[in-house]
Amino acid sequence: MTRLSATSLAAIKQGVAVPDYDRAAITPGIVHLGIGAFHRAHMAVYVDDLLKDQPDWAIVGASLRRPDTKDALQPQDGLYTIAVRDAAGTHPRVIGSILKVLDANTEREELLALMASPQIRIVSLTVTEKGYCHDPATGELDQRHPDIVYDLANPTAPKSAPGMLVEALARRHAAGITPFAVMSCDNLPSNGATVKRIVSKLASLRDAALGAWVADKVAFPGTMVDRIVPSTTDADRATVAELIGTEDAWPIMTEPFTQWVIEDNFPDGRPAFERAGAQLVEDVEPFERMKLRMLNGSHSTMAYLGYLAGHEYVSDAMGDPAFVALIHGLMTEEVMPTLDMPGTDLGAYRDQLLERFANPALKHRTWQIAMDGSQKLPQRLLGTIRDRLATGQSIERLSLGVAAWMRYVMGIDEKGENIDVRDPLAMRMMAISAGAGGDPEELYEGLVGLTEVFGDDLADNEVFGADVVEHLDSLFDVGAAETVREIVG
Ligand code: CS2
Repeated sequence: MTRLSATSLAAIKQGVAVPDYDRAAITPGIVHLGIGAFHRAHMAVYVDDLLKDQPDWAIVGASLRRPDTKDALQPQDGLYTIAVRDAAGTHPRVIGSILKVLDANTEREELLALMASPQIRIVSLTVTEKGYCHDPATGELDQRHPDIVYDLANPTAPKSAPGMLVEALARRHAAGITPFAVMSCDNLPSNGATVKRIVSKLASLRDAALGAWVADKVAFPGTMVDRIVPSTTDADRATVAELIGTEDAWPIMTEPFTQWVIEDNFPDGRPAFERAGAQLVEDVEPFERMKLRMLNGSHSTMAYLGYLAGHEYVSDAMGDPAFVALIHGLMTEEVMPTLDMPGTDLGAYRDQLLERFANPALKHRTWQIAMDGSQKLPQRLLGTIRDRLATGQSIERLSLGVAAWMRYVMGIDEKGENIDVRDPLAMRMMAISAGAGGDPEELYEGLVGLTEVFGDDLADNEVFGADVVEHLDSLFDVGAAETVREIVG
């Protein structure tokens, strides 16, 4: 079968949407760091919608860690398919907004030179939570992070995302070129302000004047991003090939729903994102908080409990009425009262989330969501927990999510099989659980001592400790499925 590419585009099956602009006429305005599946299902699609009228905003992507996206997309001239799935079927569309992909490890100089050139007005990022080299509990740069230590020693050939941003900004500063806007599209709390703090700090460690310029002159618009994007499988590749009539090495499977709320802070201009359906607002934080606590808090809770209960996919967990009741209760009773969203129908938002989680066509692995929990828990569950503890309100379901994470990161499932725990703190967490020897109280004490996750306060909170340990007892005694059943009564 022919491979998808600029030349084979004309031969694609009838009815499949393809770029509605001349790809030879588009030029880059955006560099995107972390060109993974999420970006390709989200921002790249909004940009694809706009290029016909705004051809100078195409994207050059960069992979910071693995060159696999470049390897897949280069022979395809950057083209790839998104396949939107629901119970009614799978709807393919070919996206053309990514002009090319650079591998930051082998093409670092080309990437930095492009980032430093005036045609680039936005550098956006999806490098996941851990890509910011920060302390998740405080949101501050982790100055002992090996990549940060490396970047401070090698500032002109950096490895980390913050290091790349600082070097490119330093070059612009030196050349008198206006800075690009830095737009994080990761699920961090206050992602604009957080990334501003991290990047200005790193810049100031390198040179105080540069740090002051970054803090003063660079815009860091905050965003709330939302679209569920499971990892692509070989079966997905076969489905897409069948649907479009050509072979695509890396199609992206996703859901119909998509949302993007952006703080309108782009001094050097931006594409008319609103014409593609994004909401441009003055303050994005309430939207971020709502999404992180409602969607991602539920997701992580379902991921750990679901995995332990033997559910491979989120939609499988949603097939168990006890899980649905738990997540409904978590959102309604424990999360929604912490949100201040005048003008938003939170009940409708919750119901829509439950429907999205249940999408049977979206094969979203609990294991995928379970990854990097140490980086995710603070903004997904612990912030909500702090707000509720401060006002003396129950954290029964929220603390079950935390207990399930503690049980999961032990690395052994309910059948005694190993769990492939992927997390930057995995080694430390395994050592802690080995030391606890299966004792719930000791496991809790060891893990709550990870201050980069729990801060300095939660370890001393008796209600928190008692609730988590009680759930851990139950997870050890009767397992996750039964614990969920008991809690929903
Ligand atoms: C998920 C998110 O993997 C995860 O941790 O919770 O990727 C989630 O699917 C997205 O944030 C949805 O917008």
